[in-house]
Amino acid sequence: MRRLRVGVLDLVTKSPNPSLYGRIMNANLASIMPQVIGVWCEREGHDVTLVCYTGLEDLLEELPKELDVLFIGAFTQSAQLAYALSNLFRSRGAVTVLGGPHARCYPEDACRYFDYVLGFTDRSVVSDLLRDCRPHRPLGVHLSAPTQPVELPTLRERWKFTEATLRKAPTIKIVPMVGSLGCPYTCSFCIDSTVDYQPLGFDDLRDDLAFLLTKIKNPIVGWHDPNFGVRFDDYMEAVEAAVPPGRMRHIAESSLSLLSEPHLQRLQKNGFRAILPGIESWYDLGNKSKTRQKGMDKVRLVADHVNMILRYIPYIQTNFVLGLDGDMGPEPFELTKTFIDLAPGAFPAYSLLSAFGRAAPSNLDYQRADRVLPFPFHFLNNNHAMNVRPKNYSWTEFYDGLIDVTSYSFSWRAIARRVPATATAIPKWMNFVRAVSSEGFGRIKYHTTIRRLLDTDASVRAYFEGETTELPEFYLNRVRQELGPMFDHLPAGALYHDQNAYLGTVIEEPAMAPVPLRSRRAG
Ligand code: B12
Ligand code: SF4
Repeated sequence: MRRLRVGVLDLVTKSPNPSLYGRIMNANLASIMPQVIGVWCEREGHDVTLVCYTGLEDLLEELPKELDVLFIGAFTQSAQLAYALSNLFRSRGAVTVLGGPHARCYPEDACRYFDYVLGFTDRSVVSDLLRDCRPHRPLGVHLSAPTQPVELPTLRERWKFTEATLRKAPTIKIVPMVGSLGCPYTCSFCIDSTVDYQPLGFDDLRDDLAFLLTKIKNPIVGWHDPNFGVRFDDYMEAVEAAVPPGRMRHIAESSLSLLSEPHLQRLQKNGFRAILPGIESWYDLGNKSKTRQKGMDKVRLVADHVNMILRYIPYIQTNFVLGLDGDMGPEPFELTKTFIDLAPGAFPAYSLLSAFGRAAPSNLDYQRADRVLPFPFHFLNNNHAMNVRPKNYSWTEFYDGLIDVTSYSFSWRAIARRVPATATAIPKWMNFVRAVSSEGFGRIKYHTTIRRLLDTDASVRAYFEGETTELPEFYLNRVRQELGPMFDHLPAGALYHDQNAYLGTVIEEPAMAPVPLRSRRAG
């Protein structure tokens, strides 16, 4: 086989000029799979250049001009940037491949702009593709392994890519690792609810942790497992076998139900410093926090649990989803404000209810009810647009509640109370920077602008109400400004997508098995 010049691009962000928090943290949010793709391509004998885009680089300078194949890993918020880059590199002769959350959620749309769109990706999908990587235009080919890969290259194998990415993190450096894929639970709003749980091998994990200690003095590991700690004892044994006490710190996403006091004691002993449980809502999705309580009872229970966690783990981010169907009236917002008072040490992260294409079975219900709005992908990051019309709120009521709870959470009073409620310096500093940067103050400003436009700009209101699909100037200008020179490379029509494409495929193909498949045209 010919030796190919392969580019791999990890789009951590969607535009240049990241916030203060972004400058410090973006390189720490890099994905594992682009590094994995880099290893697999090299194993096939090709030359690989991997670039992690954190918003500071000049993309066109960092990527070689002459490439045979360009792999791009993108979240949906980076889709328009990815489409523009694909267009540009195709015009220079490269074959382009998209993978990652956007490819899994919107394959029909992505096939319009890429030669290949990958769902589940294992080594054989990549080697087959490289063996015969012909362009596919105008419509790309959608390929997927039958299941998630049963093994991934170890950290040791992908180290040169990991290390190069971490060089971009100026202070805190978080090493991305994964020990399992899928989840045994079946929360219908989650992308992993239909993916079998599968650990990736605890021997490799042990070896990787030991390897990491030879590379970084006191490393911080960021676990990308969808639900860390399902096989809790196996994980802890792997850590305990490989890492002497006090030599490594860890960050993980885990559900509250896994964070019992005995588990917390062991996590503390093993250096777990930050944990990100999902609370989601006081009325909906109780299955995730494993409590049957609702309303104020749930607030008290969860606040007690969070305060208990803070006795063992110095940093906790509590994740909420706003606008769920179980929420109604001002009470859910008021309850969250009470939670902020009762658990002042938690950093609240708010997500606007979002239906990411095929991500979750519950998205079909929103599409059937015609509640999904066609906001350009660029805005779909849980914050810059809510693409599901709320069931029990008008838009103005919803935005009033959203601004109220965000302002309360990032008021100087709440910021000041958060500082003493955490025990150590880095959590105090992180909480402060996040609050005064794009996540706190930045969101208050952004949501306030949207709320104003709902009153003053008829095109915005009509778009939110689903009366028109013509994109309001406000959003068009923003995407143009944020993409900068890349906006000119955006193919015609690429700001628009069929928001009900998933429903269309289910009606036509009742059995949606994740088998190798050829994509059909997106609407
Ligand atoms: C860990 C995680 C994070 C971590 C790490 C992110 C990262 N860079 O990977 C952190 C906390 C930083 C994070 C942040 C965010 N996240 Co997140 N995150 C996850 C989570 C829980 C696991 C993803 C994971 O790594 N799985 C392990 C990998 C190996 O498996 P996989 O993702 O299934 O990937 C397979 C294929 O997609 C493919 N593949 C993946 N990447 C690539 C790349 C290439 C080039 C190729 C060819 C193939 C390929 O191969 C894999 C094996 O089959 C998922 C939910 C979930 N359960 O999947 C959400 C999820 C991916 N996150 C989501 C979102 C929205 C975000 C944020 C925008 C939230 C926010 N507002 O801040 C940010 C965006 C960060 C960014 N980099 O842009 C959404 C994405 C939806 C979408 N379509 O965009 C998800 C699906 C959760 C959800 N809401 O449903 N996240
Ligand atoms: S929300 Fe969490 S517990 Fe539920 S299926 Fe997804 S990863 Fe598993």
